[in-house]
Amino acid sequence: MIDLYTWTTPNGRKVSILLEELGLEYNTHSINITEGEQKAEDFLKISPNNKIPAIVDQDTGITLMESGAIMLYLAEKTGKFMPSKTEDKWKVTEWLMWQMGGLGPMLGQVHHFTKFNPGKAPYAQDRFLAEAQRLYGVLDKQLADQKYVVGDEYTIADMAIWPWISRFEWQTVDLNEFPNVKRWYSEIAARPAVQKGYHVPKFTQDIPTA
Ligand SMILES: N[C@@H](CCC(=O)N[C@@H](CS)C(=O)NCC(=O)O)C(=O)O
Repeated sequence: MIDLYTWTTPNGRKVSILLEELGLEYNTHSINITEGEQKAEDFLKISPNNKIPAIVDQDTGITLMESGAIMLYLAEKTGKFMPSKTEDKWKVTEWLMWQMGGLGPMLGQVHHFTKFNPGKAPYAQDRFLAEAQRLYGVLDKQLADQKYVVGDEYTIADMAIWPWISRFEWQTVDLNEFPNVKRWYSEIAARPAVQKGYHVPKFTQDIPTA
């Protein structure tokens, strides 16, 4: 049994979507980051960086923070959503790192400067919007001649990237300008596990349609 500590954000949804795809049993603990619950002493023991998501695997006693590490752990534990072929496995790792080090942090800045504080820091707003456009372009090219981010297999790389793209409206991105991303996004949005995992720990809105 897995204990999942999460909130309704892209990083949280990555893990709940993966748990749903895996069909693993899990208990959800809601950590309301808008109320500062991520700063509680008890949560700090599980997530030393005070951020969601985090898990405790009751089968092994392992606790983990950092969504990318959690996804790698669950993929290894179950032998699913990570290709066995060496090259493909490293390509999935590469795109997972691209999400963790680039797409997520950059789009997170877009949310702050464009969605929540528009007009307050024009330089930052322009910089992160331009970077968002560039990253969408990189993803669009990657998806031009293959079904998923790495070949024709749906993997943890897709599950890591998708929840960030699901905030395309916050990022003022027109998905029609990125037709391969649009096709990939809509296809993944239709998966029953994604539809379930998106609404963990609670319903906020329907999955945006492209
Ligand atoms: N690199 C971390 C980032 C986690 C993260 O930024 N979590 C946000 C929500 S998406 C959070 O907990 N924010 C609360 C805070 O910063 O106080 C991961 O991928 O798990």
